[in-house]
Amino acid sequence: MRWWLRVIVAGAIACTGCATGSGGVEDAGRGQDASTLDGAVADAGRDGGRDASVDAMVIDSGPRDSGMPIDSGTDAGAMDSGPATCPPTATNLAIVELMIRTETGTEDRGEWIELLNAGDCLIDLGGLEISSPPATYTIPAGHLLEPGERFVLAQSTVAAENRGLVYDLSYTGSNIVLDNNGDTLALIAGGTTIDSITWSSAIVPEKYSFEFPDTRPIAQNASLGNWCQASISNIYSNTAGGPYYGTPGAPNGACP
Ligand SMILES: [Ca+2]
Ligand SMILES: [Ca+2]
Ligand SMILES: [Ca+2]
Repeated sequence: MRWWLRVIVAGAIACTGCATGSGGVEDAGRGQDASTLDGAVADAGRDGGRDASVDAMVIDSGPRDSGMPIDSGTDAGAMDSGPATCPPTATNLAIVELMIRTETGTEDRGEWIELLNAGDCLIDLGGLEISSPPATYTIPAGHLLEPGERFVLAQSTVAAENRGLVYDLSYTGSNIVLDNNGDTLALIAGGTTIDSITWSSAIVPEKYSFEFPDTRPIAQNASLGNWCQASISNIYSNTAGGPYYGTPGAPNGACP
């Protein structure tokens, strides 16, 4: 080949390569990216930037916003609702044990009262009135009693007076006294008397509680003939003047 022909051919090849690798191909590429590849495969440059931007916006405005009602609903439910409770009634709550006299005289501050939840739901004792003429004590809010559980109310908060009794709540200051020589004790819920026990004289020896047996339905507790004195095997305290017999907060068992 002559030298000038080589130059022409080489120039043509160089020119062809130059035309293919520059403006032609890239122009076509931009056109495709802008129209077809948006939202699909991430592209370099402007299109890649748009795709990332659009995707981020969709994610932000989706699940996070719709999730807010679920969060607020769950929080409100958990904070507002507590455990389901039942009010005290004649069929679910009863007086089942009484310590009427731990000592002689009228200054006995070792008296106590045991209540039993004989029903099948959680009882809210708040507002329940404990009444023994001429005094009444109202149980404050916040005292719940599980099915099958017992609640012990003490006359005194002072250990030397209540004989070291373990109790749930004290009615001290209410002036309730369980008269050794005859008295009445009643439970009043919402103005209705749901249980009442009346005794006419000292029914058990001093230092012994008076128990209604677990073997009988609570509907039979109004008859004192169904009760019995605490067993000598059940000592709940052996403080000064003791021992004292009964089962405060514990099952009563059967009468002999
Ligand atoms: Ca008494
Ligand atoms: Ca009384
Ligand atoms: Ca008991």
